[in-house]
Amino acid sequence: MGTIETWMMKHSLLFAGATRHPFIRSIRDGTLHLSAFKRWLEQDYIFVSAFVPFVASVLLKAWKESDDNSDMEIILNGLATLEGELKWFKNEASKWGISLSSSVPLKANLDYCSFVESLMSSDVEYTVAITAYWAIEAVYQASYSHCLEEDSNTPAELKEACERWGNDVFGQYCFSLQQIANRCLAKAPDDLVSKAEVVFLRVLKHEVEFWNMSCGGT
Ligand code: HMH
Repeated sequence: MGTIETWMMKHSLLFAGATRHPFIRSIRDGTLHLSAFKRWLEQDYIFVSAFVPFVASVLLKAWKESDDNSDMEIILNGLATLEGELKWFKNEASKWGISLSSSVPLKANLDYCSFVESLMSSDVEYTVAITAYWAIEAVYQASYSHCLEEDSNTPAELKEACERWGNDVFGQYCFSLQQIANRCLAKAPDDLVSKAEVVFLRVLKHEVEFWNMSCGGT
């Protein structure tokens, strides 16, 4: 069992808090207010705009620090996917009548974007950065795939969003990030493993606050 699997058992309640949040549960049971979905959409476009340079920074670290050439290809693939994702946000926003150019980030989003930006620093080790990358993607994958399960009642107009992150190919992608992170963590000294664990937990906290914000809370 890898470090990530150990953490997932140790912090299963916190992981569930981020992936079974009322925002996700209400998409799944068809009771989400569309205003909340629109707020999420508008805010997540801003988040993804900051996430792109973060993934680029992970790519740079893989090139400098990784002992496995295939890491770079996997990360590059993720980075390339984000181009389509930004386009998807723009297209989805126009369907919902939202103007992305005039949107401003709310507090929880600003906090999450600053956290992500802090991880772009060259002082942050590849092991920590790849763990954060995995965690950020894994929360969305686990959350949105939950909305696509057989017994879900997800409204048709939200299915496309759920499929972006809930599809099996993305699930496989997250698993490949998990394997990279596990390999790095297996070789890392204890203090670095602890640092990565703290970053994992901070991602979970930011994700919960991001859902809260989307629901209309703070
Ligand atoms: C807030 N977390 C947030 N937005 C996203 N788009 C992802 C994770 C996954 O890409």
